[in-house]
Amino acid sequence: MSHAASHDTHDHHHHELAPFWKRMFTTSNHKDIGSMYLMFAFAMLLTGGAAAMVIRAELMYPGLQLVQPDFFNQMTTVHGLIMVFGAIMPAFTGFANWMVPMMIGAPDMALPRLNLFSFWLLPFAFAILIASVVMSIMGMGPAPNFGWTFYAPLSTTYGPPSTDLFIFSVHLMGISSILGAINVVVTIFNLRAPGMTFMKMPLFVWTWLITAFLLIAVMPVLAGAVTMMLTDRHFGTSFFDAAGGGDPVMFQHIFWFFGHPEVYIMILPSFGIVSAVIPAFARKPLFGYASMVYATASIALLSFVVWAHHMFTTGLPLAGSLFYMYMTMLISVPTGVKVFNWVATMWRGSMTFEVPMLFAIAFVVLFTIGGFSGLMLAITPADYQYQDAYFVVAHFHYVLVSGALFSMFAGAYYWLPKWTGHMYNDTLAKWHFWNSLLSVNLLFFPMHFVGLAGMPRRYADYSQQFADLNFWISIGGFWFGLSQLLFLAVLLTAKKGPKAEDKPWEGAEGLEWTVPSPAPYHTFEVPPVVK
Ligand code: CU1
Repeated sequence: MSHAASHDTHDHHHHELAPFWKRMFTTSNHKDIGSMYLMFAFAMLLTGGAAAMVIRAELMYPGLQLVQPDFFNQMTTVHGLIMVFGAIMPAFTGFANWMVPMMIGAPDMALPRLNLFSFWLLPFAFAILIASVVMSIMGMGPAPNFGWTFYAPLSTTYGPPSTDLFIFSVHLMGISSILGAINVVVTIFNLRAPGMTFMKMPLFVWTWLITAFLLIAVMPVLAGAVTMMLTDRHFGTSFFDAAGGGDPVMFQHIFWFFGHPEVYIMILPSFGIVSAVIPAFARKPLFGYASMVYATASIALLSFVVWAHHMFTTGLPLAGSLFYMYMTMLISVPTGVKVFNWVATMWRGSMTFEVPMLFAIAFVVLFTIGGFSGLMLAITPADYQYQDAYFVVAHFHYVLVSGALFSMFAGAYYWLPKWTGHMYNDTLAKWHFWNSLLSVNLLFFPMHFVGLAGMPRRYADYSQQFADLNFWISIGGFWFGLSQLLFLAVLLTAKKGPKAEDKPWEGAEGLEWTVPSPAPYHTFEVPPVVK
């Protein structure tokens, strides 16, 4: 009998499941926890989005109309922190929880209880961070106001009291990420089904494995940075204080040693998702599988030796500047390999344009725009002009919004039938795609021009000559924000559609569509009984 032998000792899978809100506290099933990560991330996307709406409302016209400059700084800070640590990273962990076990033929994540613990650190971490904003609105002193990069001495000597809440919050986020990453590594190393060798693993599994190693390498560096901040603030050290023999530029080195690999943490899983979606809707296997694996690994390795491209204007020696410039440019080679492979996968395929494919194609085009502006930023002398201007803001939003976020929409629309057992409302989904596509470009493309013309980032006000473009950027911002409510509508109605077939896309769906997917059995409502 082919009944899953490991479950025979207890009969949990015959139990009626408790409602999801109850299960959230006791489950250790990867699907439940995946859903929890994804829902949490979406809530944070809307929260960080609300901060972005305040920013765009203030910048719609020159002059101050809505908020004071200090509150504006708090908005840019929490917008960045919430989107990076609360929305994008947890969303990818949600995708990993759902898909990695199914893609490698594992019954669950290797460390299921640790998995639940990793998740539950996040609501506390963000409650602490968001509490500082609520306290700021109530007149109890500013929330963190030093930008998501929290450079010393803004965050040390001049950081408001809420900086300590921020430090504690970052520690919790870091623990959650490290534990989650360890879980992914252990799962992939130990729970692959027989025959699932490394070079047969779906690209999403590969990209997440490499991402997990990046997380394990750099999240402790972030923890070190905020701990040094803490001791500088309260225990008399002067790591980042020149008056005591320290160096504020040292803070930037430490921060970006974490921060540059971090941007790959936020994009490598996207490559994996897109590498699953494009073959399915082009009805062809992925072109250049092995080169995709090696390209991902090359990008990850190079990501450790480019950090000072964020610091060209701090007075690096010429040889250093050239090293970081060339290393950064080198990353465009493996990235170009990937874009070539996605296009080659589509080449002469029997393509259809369902919503997951639309988001995936938009990803390839718009992420590439973000890649090219990154290449422009890597040019040391040119960077002197771009540094801290809106061009940088345009660049990383192309990478993270029309890149990372769009890939997650592609993945969500692709796998929703697997996750919910139902087809979503396709009309709503198409509206979501086209509104997002048009608005995201209205929002971020003109930022290149105001940036090249010299408009600095993180300011609440600007000169009259930037007024026209900023008005339209803000219109694009509100439009993009409202468009995401269409995605909320898709999610709320996701189980109302017709039942999904086993392979709803009639294409080259991967292994995850064919493995059996039993109902969650790993819950602690009934303690496991070993006979
Ligand atoms: Cu970087």
